[in-house]
Amino acid sequence: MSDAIVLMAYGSPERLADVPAYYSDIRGGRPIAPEHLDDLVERYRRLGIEDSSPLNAITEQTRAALEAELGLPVFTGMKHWTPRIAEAADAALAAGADAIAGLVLAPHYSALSIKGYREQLEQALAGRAELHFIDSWHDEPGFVELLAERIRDTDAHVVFTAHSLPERVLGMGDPYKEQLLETAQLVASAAGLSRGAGGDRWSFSFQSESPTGEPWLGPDILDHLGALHARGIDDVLVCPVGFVSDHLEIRWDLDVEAKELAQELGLRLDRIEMPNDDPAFVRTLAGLVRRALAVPSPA
Ligand code: FEC
Repeated sequence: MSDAIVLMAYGSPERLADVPAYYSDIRGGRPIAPEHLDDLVERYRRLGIEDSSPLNAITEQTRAALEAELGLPVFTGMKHWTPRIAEAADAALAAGADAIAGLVLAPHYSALSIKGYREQLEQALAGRAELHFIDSWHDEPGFVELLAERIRDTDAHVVFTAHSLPERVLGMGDPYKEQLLETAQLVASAAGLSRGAGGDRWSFSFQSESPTGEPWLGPDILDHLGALHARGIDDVLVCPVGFVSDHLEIRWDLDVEAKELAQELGLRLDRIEMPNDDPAFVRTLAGLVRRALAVPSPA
């Protein structure tokens, strides 16, 4: 059998002029209020993607590092931008692959997120190769340890975060929220945060909710920071568990929006470095892929 990997990510516009088409892809053709589009363009402008995106570059670095680690071809496929998941599938098939591992750079399963990646890949492959799709890896020990390492020595209150989703997922029996809380619990335990008196060493909040007009899962980090402040907490370390790279949701929602609010409240707010293409993280991804493809690990 000839193996390949399709490494999937959310995708990001390459330049400012791409933002309307990108947003329309996310909305799946549903209408977009002009003020929401203007707001999104402004966020990307302030992140400095006037001519090219540093965000897609991170996915490429991760892809290249994973390919080197595995010694197998890895193709990037974006859910909402190019190269599309279908293009990655075609490239893997053109390279002669008959067994393909599908890995998403997002650890937690939801019918409103990972399922969409899976459907795009299945449709593109149309049975032309064996697909080994990894649905979730929220409790993968290497991932848990990587995050634990980044919060272990802090004295701050740790807030674990992840992208919010419309509240209706709860009624769908979706495992998303449960998996997120499990990751947070595992990382806190591995970092030794659960031990000791007080029980106020960490908490969980959502972030990045969209203006879609329906209720989203909460608490939102901005409200949560206010609540922590009211409880007398003045030093917070944010540990995103639902994302793995520096993208808009990290560099805007946390580094700009949450930071500005923290300043107003008089709270100290830091966040951990994202895994990006950290070698330990890439080794963890490689382990997931080897298990999915039943490829032996190197001695
Ligand atoms: O850096 C970048 O350019 C892209 C950052 C980015 C990531 C990301 C991850 C997730 N999203 C998830 C769910 C939703 C749902 C909607 C939604 C909307 C947006 C918009 C932008 C955006 N998301 Fe995102 N998401 C990123 C960016 N997301 C931009 C649209 C404008 C806005 O909200 O400001 C609502 C769709 C709708 O309108 O119907 C739902 C989930 C993840 C984490 C899993 C994953 O990475 O796939 C879940 C990164």
